[in-house]
Amino acid sequence: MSGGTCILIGAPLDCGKRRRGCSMGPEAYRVAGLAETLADLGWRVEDRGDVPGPKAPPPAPAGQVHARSENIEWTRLLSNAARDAMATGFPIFLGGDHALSLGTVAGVADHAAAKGRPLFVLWLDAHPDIHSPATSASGNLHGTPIGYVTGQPGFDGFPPMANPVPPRNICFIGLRSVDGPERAAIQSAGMRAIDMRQIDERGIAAPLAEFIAAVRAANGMLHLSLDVDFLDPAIAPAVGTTVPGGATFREAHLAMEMLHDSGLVTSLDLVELNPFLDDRGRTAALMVDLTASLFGRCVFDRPTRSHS
Ligand code: 6HN
Ligand code: MN
Ligand code: MN
Ligand code: MN
Repeated sequence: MSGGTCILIGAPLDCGKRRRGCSMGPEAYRVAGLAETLADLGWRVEDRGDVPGPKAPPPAPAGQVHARSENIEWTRLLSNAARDAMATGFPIFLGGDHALSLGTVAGVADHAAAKGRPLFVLWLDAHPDIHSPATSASGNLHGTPIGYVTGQPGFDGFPPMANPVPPRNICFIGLRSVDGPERAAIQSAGMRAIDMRQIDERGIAAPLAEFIAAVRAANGMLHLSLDVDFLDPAIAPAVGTTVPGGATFREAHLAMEMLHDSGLVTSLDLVELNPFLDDRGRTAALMVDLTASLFGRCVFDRPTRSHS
């Protein structure tokens, strides 16, 4: 994974939850120098601008699903954008909140199916986001993308998931806020779920290496969804759903470096950055630096595939 074409796609979706600000995410990544950083690493960069989707409506009453129709429209738009971009390069979706992944993963899954390859998803997040609109207590659809892409029922009005991702092809790393119905769904499907305690005990490298090995053994494509709240709030304050005890600076970079070495990642979501909550741009800058590690920035070159 080096020297190809990265396609930047702004996804200023801000309707997957009630607290606004993620609509400013794509511009923050541009200001933080994402395109220039990738170009310096030898990538050709094509910025397709922002997908023009619907704006976030006023908050729905508590207990109701917020902005269902806007999210349906975004899912359509982004799955099309993802399918198009996968045909020509490595798409990087600049969020936008995590509801954008209903669309991006759906489009990427269609591409993988057309290539006859299994799709794997790595979800770096404090939360598993595996609700359906029926199980979500908040009614916030950014808590539902894994439910949708695995083909769970309850997504009335959304485009049917043509190529659902098998739950066993999904790996969560960084979990520390899991709702009751989410825990039940993860356990009944036997999903790979690495919580912060496991990272404390084993480090991040061992469980990640196991997942990378599984993707390689299946000749899979790998979609990475990176939620700002995967990171510890002390280093990444610009997110509406901070949870203490997140990944450290080095844990996060090591994950990106190992994923780079694997050569398996074929698409990326950068989600939940809320620049309104940032501290002099440092969360945006950290997300750009992590992306740089994923795209090959390192101190010394290592032989490819050294980790599995
Ligand atoms: N995210 N489980 C909570 C909910 O509202 O369903 C939090 C969701 C967080 C969403 O991290 O993208
Ligand atoms: Mn998330
Ligand atoms: Mn999260
Ligand atoms: Mn919840």
